[in-house]
Amino acid sequence: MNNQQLAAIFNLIADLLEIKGEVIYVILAYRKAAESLQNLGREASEYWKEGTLREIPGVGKAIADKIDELLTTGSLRFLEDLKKEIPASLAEWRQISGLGPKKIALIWKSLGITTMEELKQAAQDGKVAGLPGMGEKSAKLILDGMESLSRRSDRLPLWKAAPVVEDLCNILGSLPGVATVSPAGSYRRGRSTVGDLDILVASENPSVVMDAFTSLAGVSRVLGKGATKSSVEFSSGVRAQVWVHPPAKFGTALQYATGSKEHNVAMRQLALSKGFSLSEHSLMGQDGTEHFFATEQDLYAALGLQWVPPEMREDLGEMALAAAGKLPRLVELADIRADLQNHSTWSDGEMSILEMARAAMARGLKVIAFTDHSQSLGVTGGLTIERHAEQQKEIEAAQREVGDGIRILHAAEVEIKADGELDYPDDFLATLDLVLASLHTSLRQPRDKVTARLINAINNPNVDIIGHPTGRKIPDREGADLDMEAVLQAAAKSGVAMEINASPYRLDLDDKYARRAKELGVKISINTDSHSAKDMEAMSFGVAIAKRAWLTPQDVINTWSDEKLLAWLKDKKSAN
Ligand code: DGT
Ligand code: CA
Ligand code: ZN
Repeated sequence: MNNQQLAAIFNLIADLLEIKGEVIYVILAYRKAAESLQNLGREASEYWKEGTLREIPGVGKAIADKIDELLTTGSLRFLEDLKKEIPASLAEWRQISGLGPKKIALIWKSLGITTMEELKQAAQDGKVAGLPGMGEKSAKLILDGMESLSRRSDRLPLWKAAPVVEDLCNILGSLPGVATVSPAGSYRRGRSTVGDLDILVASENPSVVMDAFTSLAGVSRVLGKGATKSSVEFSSGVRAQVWVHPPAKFGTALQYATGSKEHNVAMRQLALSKGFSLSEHSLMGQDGTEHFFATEQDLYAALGLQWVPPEMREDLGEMALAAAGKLPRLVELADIRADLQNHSTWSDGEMSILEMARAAMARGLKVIAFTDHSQSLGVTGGLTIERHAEQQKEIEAAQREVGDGIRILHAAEVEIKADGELDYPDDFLATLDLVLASLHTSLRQPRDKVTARLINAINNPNVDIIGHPTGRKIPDREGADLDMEAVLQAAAKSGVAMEINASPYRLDLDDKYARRAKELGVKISINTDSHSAKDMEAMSFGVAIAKRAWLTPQDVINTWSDEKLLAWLKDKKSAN
């Protein structure tokens, strides 16, 4: 029994105990143990053999005894008894957003139903609405939650995929005989979620790579092992596939393994039209001569194409542009000189203004804006106007400290309240260097209402940027039900920039809306929403989304010179 399986059992116990109405600290203890097991670098069974289970964070005597019983007997008496009291299928209902443990218990006890299908039926035919304290609205919420659950796929969020890719590339890259390693597939194309990971290795000695890869610690299942291609599943559930090709053929193979399938089909068709057949290995002429390519650039050039950035390879018009030599000059990480959403210890950040500014400087940034939360967002320690006056002093002191190394802007992430009003009065907003307005609460309002709320903020001349417009969190929280077309049209009219929030938990706007924003002439701001220095790494994820949206440096205000950015911020205000 591995860590993931143990974690799943403790999460199940926590779910059932919640429905039973157990006290919260008992539930939290199981959740904490599950979380800790999921993130543990070693198998719990190894601790068990050593007799050191209690060294695992979050594992006390009660949990250690249960792990011991599970590893010894393969089952757990406590859980079996609990399941007799609370049907285990109810735990699945916990995944439905809008349905808490109290309501689950109420529905189960009053209607005597235990499965998803029965729940759906009962919500549809009014039985749920008829229960005390429920009503039509609750029933609809449950149906919506079930619908969203069924849409949710098991694709990997980037925050989960990125560290695995990094580890794999490091490990494979240090094997003997390995010349180059590159991520491929949807990960290389910058998608915000990935199905499985694809990694390409250049080596003359594939068996070394295949053996090492399939026997890595953490591999729970080898899905396939071939001479030059293998795939595995890790105990975390992540699946990865590694392909090995000799360095002389690396370009052809990397192009193939990067995809997308649609782009590859278009490539093969183009090759055919020029009398070649294109494969994973080579470009073959009609007389059977094979051409090998060490780099992708050479392959694209052989077909008369500009090299297409991976983020554009979706067969959405890039082939024609590449053939005409007219690919846009996409924004690059190196173009980014400003990060315009950051949090400090003044609200819910972990580092001081000076520490954050220095970290941003070390990354080569020239401008950093502090957008601590506004007063109504109490849980984050949102700032009152009085506290802003104090923060201003600290910003001035930090600015003196860093000199002209980086420009520090005094900004705010101002809450767009449930009624659409902003959380500070206009005369105060007008005094800030930059105003970013965001939704964090009442995200489930009806479409008309939540859209009007955002547009109200967009139309306020003090607002410069709309932060993480939909409010989504990957993978669990869907964004608000916005009429995005109306929102983007309003932004185009008022001149407000829309954010691509680069946090791998958000990536909001996504590429499709960012692309539409560009079509409408809306400016984009890519920001990390950092709460500590390490979060600043996320900028590359945001840039990948921007590249998928075909954005150029002109489209992205974070690439602009100080003069241009400050003039833009000022112009917006003088429209007041
Ligand atoms: P994913 O994993 O669902 O996020 O998406 P991808 O794009 O990574 O696709 P995946 O993992 O199925 O395959 C990796 C690459 O292999 C894909 O991007 C292109 C290439 N490939 C896979 N199947 C085919 C195919 O049937 N035809 C062609 N031309 N290429 C393929
Ligand atoms: Ca893939
Ligand atoms: Zn926010």
